[in-house]
Amino acid sequence: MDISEIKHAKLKKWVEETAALCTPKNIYVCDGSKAEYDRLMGHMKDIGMALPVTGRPNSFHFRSDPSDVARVEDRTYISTRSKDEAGPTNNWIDPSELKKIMLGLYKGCMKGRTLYVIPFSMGPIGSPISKVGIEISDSPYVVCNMHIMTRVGSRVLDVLGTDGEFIPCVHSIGAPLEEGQKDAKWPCAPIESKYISHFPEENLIWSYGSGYGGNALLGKKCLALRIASAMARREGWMAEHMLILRLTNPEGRRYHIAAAFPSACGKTNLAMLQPTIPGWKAECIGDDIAWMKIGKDGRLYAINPEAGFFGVAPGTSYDSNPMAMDSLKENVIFTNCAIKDNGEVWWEGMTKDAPAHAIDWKGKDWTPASGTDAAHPNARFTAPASQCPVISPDWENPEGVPIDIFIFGGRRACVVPLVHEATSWQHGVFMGATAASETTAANICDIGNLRRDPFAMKPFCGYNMGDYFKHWVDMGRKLGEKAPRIFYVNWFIKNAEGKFVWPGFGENSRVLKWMCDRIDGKAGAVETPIGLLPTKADLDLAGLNISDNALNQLLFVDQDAYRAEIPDMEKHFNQFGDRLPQELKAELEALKKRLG
Ligand code: SAT
Ligand code: MN
Repeated sequence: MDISEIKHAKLKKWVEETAALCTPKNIYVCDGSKAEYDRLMGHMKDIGMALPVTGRPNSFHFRSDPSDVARVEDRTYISTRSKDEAGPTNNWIDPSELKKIMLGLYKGCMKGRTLYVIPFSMGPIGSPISKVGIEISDSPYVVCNMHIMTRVGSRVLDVLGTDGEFIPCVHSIGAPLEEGQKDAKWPCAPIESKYISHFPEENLIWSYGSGYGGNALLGKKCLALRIASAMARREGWMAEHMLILRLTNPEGRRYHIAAAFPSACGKTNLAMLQPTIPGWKAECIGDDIAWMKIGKDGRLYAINPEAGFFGVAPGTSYDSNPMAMDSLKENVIFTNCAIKDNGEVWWEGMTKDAPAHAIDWKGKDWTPASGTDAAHPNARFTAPASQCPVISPDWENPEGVPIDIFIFGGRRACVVPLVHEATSWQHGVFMGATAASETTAANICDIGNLRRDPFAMKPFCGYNMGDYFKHWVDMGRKLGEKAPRIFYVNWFIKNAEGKFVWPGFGENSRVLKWMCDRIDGKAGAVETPIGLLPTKADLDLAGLNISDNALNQLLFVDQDAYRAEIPDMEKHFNQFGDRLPQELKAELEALKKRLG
């Protein structure tokens, strides 16, 4: 499509101004069609950037620059007028200063390249919970990924009409191409000139220098979490880093669960869980982000704003996540995996045996003796959610699904039991606000390795985290009796030999069943200083081979260890100063008292 076809005056003006600044060779407005995807992919194949993958129709592999392999948290900014508004967990630069720096970088940055205008909808097009974004990007790789991860195209422009609201997102890889200059396979800017900037007070995103994942696919973490979380607070809804899952019990009663975990805690695995308990069924609605609004009936309704999965490849296998593997049969973009001699993709953990030889993510010869990773640990697959065999028939329902249960969690080798339930919404908010995960396996149970990642939102909250806590407290007040129940899980307890005590994966359905039964008043619990725990008898363990010893460890509340963590919780809370809600201070004091 040509820019002259844009009917929305404000949008057209913004595209023209951006083009005048970035001076691209030409401008192209994306229509979202398959023909467009095929054309761009074909072009990237011709220039050697995209490699067709054997055995998976219409699938391609990309290798990024070794300096551009993941989100760059220390180059990510929440740029609000006052630093206090961004809060202690975000990087901050004054908006006028940051814009000055970035305008300098953007000047002429698309030279020799095409400026793509990508109209996209986060959420089903036209849903009352959805939002429209327009990403300007000079990367055809970004366009193709956005085709899968969001709903792209003319339909979005139709919804916008002549004056609809959109969130402008500017993206450049930051690699102008001079006349006659040979292009890099993965052009990008050096790390010190990468900027992933958010201006939540004006719903604006400016990204420069990276072509990878959340730095470049601006609908995902930038819009759907950082900008959306700030909008959600202003407008009274929630944008959360949560998977959405539907469980159906043998009687056909449905439960909807939204769960937040920091990275490397098995979020995508849980999202696609296959229950081991007979008669229970699970469907996936989303694996990363939930947008939630209070519905007419007073319950909290969630949609998945995304349309695809941008999942971590290493560790994904037919054992760990067969449903993810089955989502990858065709139409997939792989990034930074290894390529076997027959042209198939491979990554660590995909199969028991590694290939005898492969080309690694850097494009170099690799054998198991190389002593390096064949696939980058943050290698990714981009796949349409519709290809997941257990995607819920309601995953695109514009009304969303009513949430019954929130789960928080982290990776802890000890201290935190398998599961506990909050005694109230406020207590649940405290659990989310203090959620923590171990960062290294080096020294298990060493609390020095704990990273507090409240609500798994530390890198994604677009405003002061203290105010975010308060927003959670307030949402509970609004929801009252209809608020979801809150639980905390830890699948990662280890025994003295360093082995996982709980089998995890599909067996986690036993823990989820207890939660569902709690909602219905069908399962018991005992009160402990940290919350409500099941006894062995409360968990459905039929058919599971697990020792009494193991269960004792899984359901043990180590009061001394909890007490020892209080100073770290206090330190964590103190950073928010007077933005920390009184309610959470009160919860911490009450916990201290209960622990004695
Ligand atoms: O690169 S993304 O931000 O999309 C994924 C992640 O890092 O969680
Ligand atoms: Mn995520």
